[in-house]
Amino acid sequence: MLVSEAVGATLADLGADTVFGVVGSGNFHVTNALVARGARFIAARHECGAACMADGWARLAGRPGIVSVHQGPGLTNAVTGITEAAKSRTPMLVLAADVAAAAVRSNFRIDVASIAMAVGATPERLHSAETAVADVTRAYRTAERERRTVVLALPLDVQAAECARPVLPGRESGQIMASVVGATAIAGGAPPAEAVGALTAALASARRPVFIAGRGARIASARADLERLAAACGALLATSAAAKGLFRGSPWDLDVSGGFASPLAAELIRGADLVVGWGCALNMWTLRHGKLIGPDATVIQVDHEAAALGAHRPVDFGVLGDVAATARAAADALAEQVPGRPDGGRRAGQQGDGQPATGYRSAELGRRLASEVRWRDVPYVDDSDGSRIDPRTLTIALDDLLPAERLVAVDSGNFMGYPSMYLSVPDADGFCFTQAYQSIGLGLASAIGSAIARPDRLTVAALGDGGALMSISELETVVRLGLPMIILIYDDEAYGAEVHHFGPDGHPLDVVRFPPTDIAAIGRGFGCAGLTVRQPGDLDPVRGWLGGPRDQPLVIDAKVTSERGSWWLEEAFRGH
Ligand SMILES: Cc1ncc(C[n+]2csc(CCOP(=O)(O)OP(=O)(O)O)c2C)c(N)n1
Ligand SMILES: [Mg+2]
Repeated sequence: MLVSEAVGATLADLGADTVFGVVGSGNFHVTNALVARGARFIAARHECGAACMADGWARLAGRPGIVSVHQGPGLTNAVTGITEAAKSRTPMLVLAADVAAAAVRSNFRIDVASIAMAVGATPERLHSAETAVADVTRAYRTAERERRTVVLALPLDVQAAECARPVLPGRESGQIMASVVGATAIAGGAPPAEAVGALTAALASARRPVFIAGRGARIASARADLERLAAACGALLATSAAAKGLFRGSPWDLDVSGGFASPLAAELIRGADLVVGWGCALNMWTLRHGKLIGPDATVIQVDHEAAALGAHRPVDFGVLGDVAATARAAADALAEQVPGRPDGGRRAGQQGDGQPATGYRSAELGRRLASEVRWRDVPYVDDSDGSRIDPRTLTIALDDLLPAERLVAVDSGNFMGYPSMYLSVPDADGFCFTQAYQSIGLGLASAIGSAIARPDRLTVAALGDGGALMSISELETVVRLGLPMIILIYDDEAYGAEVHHFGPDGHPLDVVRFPPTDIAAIGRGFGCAGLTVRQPGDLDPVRGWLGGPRDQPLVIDAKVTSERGSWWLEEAFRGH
């Protein structure tokens, strides 16, 4: 058997059933080996698209995304998407064809390992025919177990060599494999009693606690455990943008903390006397450069990785442990505390003065949250003028039109607060936020990967005109796959983020402005349905599209008003 076939067969055995890529001679055989073993191959039109599709897919499928690229330019084209995945700790394996070690004069020669390392990915390599199966198994397991983006170099001479048919260790025995897989979860257990005690004491004495859950809480499926603990101490619930939707439906949900937060959410987080980050980096975006933390607030961080604790800001203390297990242990400890105990423990839900208390959860606040915490309930002056629609008006109208079972994937730019905060999502799997590298142009492809992972949901790719035109070739992929997607473009005919960054200081803006582009016509050219929206009534055909077979993707070119930067962008500039 050739090594290229053995690599495909091994990956298929490990569970790789969906592969994204652009095929050239160097990755042709390995890709076909995967297909021969039953994997679905999704051809992207650009390698960056392939990487972003695999990234979006992995975030929703919860398994390593697989990317297959040609040697040299195939990999360099994919680098921006690989960087986003690496910074997001997306489990992903890039099968990167490479020239033979001896081909020192090859046009395609690049230093694959250096490229991987330079962007925070983990370099791996097929070292020889003899070690190929072990090499690819190690690379896949690193991606899976350590949540790393791994770039596996596949030298052409090694791929073309003969090797023995692969036998995965433990493959014959489901039991062995199950225990190996289970070990990953067991490793992240509850922290020592001392740490749980300190956390519990802080929760028991807090009057206005707020939890901010991040990607780590989402990955740990910690919603129920965090809600139980929050109920026991009267905490309000917020998330980072990456975990948006985690607490959807809770009456104590503040939605996203940080620049995206609504005025009421920001007020309440700022008013907290205790903030606990759960699997959350507590970075400048989530805390508005620290301005969401009150001067006297205690900050605690719970994470299963030691390196995450205190990485972005000082914390009063960090707790090293699995997020869900820690929340369970703290809730159990709180439940055990009864009034009058010699150790001074107080029952959760009671303040030190003996008054019954609900932490932050008063009936009055409950009423305010129900009517004020969503951005769409915040009054605003509608900028629409008949030829351009206010992005808030546009997004609220779509929020009303679209089915609740939706998945929103957002590109980067000034516009991005509108779909992120005015389109509600049913849960954390309803949101794909590829902003770890702050690159524009990744949203369409990550939406495609998300849509493939969650065909039960209506996927909305929310893009700026700049990011859309940067990645427009993947519209062909959407059409070819027949994905029932809406591609919603906030079209201000500009790199709006730059316009609003530099405009107020009087700088010339011609370099970041563009003439009008008929993106709906471009969409139709690719085979999508295309709609231009200048006022709310122009959205009427969306109703018909939703009621139809949805077999033709819908491109909405919304010509949006752009007099001012969005609220979160103004806030971000102030922060700098
Ligand atoms: C790949 C890349 N190039 C350039 C930038 C700098 N940049 C940040 S936002 C932005 C404008 C994006 O324009 P658009 O997609 O139309 O969204 P808008 O800001 O207009 O809402 C640019 C160029 C970037 N973040 N990433
Ligand atoms: Mg724009």
